[in-house]
Formats: sequence, C-alpha cells, structure tokens
Amino acid sequence: MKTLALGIFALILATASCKKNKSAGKEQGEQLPDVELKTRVVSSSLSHVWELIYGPDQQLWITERGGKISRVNPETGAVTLLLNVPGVVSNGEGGLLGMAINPQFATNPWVFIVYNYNSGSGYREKVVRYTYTGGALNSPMTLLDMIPASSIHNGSRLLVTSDQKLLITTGDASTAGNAQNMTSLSGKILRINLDGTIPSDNPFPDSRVWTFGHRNPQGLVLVGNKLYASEHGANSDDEVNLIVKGRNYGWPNVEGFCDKSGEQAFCAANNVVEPLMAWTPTIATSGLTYYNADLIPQFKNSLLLLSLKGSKFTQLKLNEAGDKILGSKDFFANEFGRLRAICQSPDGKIYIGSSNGNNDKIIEIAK
Ligand SMILES: [Ca+2]
Ligand SMILES: [Ca+2]
Repeated sequence: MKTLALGIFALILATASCKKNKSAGKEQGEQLPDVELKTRVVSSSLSHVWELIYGPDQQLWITERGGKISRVNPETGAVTLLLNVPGVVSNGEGGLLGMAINPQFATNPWVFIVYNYNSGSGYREKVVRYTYTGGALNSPMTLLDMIPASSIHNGSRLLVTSDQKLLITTGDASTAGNAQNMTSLSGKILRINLDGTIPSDNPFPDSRVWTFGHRNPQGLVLVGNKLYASEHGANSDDEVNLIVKGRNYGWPNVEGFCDKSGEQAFCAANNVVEPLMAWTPTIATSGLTYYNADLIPQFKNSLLLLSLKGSKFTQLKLNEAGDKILGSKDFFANEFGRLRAICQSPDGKIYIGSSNGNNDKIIEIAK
C-alpha cells in the first residue's frame, strides 16, 4: 500500500513537473547555461542611445533621442557629432529614433533615419535619407512622412535588406485599432524602396504594408531570409515574432498566443501568427540582433534581445530551422539600467546602448 501511494505521489510530481516545463518552454524557454562575459564601458555621458550600428568605417554610429547622430570610436570612446537633425521634436518616447546604413554603402552612402516632428496637423513621424559625403550627412530626402505619432508607441526600428528595400516598424501611436486598419501606417512593418516608392512585390497592391497587427515593435533583425521582430505588449505579452510577408500579428484583438476564447475565434478568422515567445509580466522588449560569431560560441545561432523595463540582455537560442526558440538566458539584469540599442562587430564583439536619460553608456561585451 505504501509503495503504491509513493508511486502515485511520484507520478503526480512527474506530471506536475512535466506540465510546468511545457508551459515554461512556451512562454520563457528552457534555461540555457551561463556564459562568462567581459564588459567594458566604451562611452558614457550620452542621453537615450536609441540606435547603435557598427558602421562600414569600423566606427559605431549612434542616434540619441534628443536629435544627435554621432560616430563613436569603439577603441577610445571618442564621440564625434555628425548632425543635430533639424526638425526633431522630442515628446515622451518620441524624438530621433531608428537609423540604418545602406549595406551597399560603397556605391550609395545612404543613411536612413526616422524621427518625430510637428507637422501642420500635429505630431508625426518621418523617414529621411541622408547621403554621407565629405565626412558629413548631406542632401536630406524625405522618403515617407505623416506617419501618425504620439508620446508613446512610435515603433521606428529601420533595416535595409540586401535586395535594397527599407523595412520600417511603426507603433500604434496610442490608437490601438489602427494596427488592424490597412489604410493606416500605424502598427505595421512597412517596406519601401530606397527612394520611397512602393515595391511591386509588396503583399498588398499599392501599399507599403508588409505585416500588420503590431503594437509597438522596436527590434528588427534579418537572418538569411528570416525576419524577426520584438514588440511591446500592453499589460501582458511582450513578443518576439517571426515576420512573414502579408500576415496579421493580432494586436489589439490578440495579445501573445491565441489562448483566450475571444482570441481563438479572431485568430482562426484572420490567420493570426502567434509569437515565437511571449513575456508576462512584461519586460519592454527592444533592440534585437542575431549572433553567430565564433568569439562567444555559446551564443551561436541565438537572437540577442534587450529590454527597457526588464533592464537586461537576453539570449534566445534558435533551433536549426530558425522557427523556434529553444531556450533563454538573462544577463546583466539591472546592471546598466534600461537597454535599447544593440549591434555587433564583424569579429563578434557586441555593443549595447542604454536608455536611462542620464549618463547613458555604450558597453562592449566580449568573452
Ligand atoms: Ca502579436
Ligand atoms: Ca493571448
């Protein structure tokens, strides 16, 4: 009798543990092993580092939300101001936000930025292309303007693909319903040509929309032909998504997975894509990159994700196919405050930028 009772008890324990692991696997992933990392403060006394790019000139190119674009020497930390972008209006989370450099910089030295401004009809967002000549940013050309903006939820991560298209994330600009409105530029991932025109192979005719149903995506990275984005949830469900052309990502009808009864009906009717991973409580997911360098072997084939509220750096190990997150591991929790911008050098060093608003830093991470 005693043996039977013990056996049943063990079975219950095993079932409970199995269930727990399954749920943890879906929401947070399995715990990955720890990695010893070295950090070095490259620069400090910055303010809200929003974008950080390892440039073709081996310098770090950064934006600060107040309006400055600078180049930072990754060895000495010396900061050289390139441009105080005219017309930038900082309001809450708005200001000078994302930046991208043309991967074909030697042919066309274009630098793309996205920022908030005051239009005649209110606070808006625009995407502008500059040309880097003679050590300066010249010839601004507006590619897209009048994107709805707000003091919150302005999206604004930029990415130029190898086939010379510009991807732009936009937030819902605090009008949640616009994320499902195909005529609004809000709550979308947009795709345009590098002169601002609409590519002929976009999923919806004469539309810049690539995907929709996003709340506030602030991380974007392309790995081969797979595009990943991070986005902020409301009171639950921050997400990392695999972005598929023309698809609906659910907001505001669906938060995170299609797991509530109202959500399930909407998901079935609208072919909603569920996230690869969701975080509740929220951590305010932001900058996202992909790591596959030899310098830190444990990070190979991983997404690296920063968070603002979570104030940490999270490794998300991908499966071989890149369509599942196998596990996660947090680093630097509360060590540098809110973290938003991330990039890496060709030799595998990682750079992150903080966004506290006071004495913000660029930190180099190596092994
Ligand atoms: Ca979603
Ligand atoms: Ca849900």
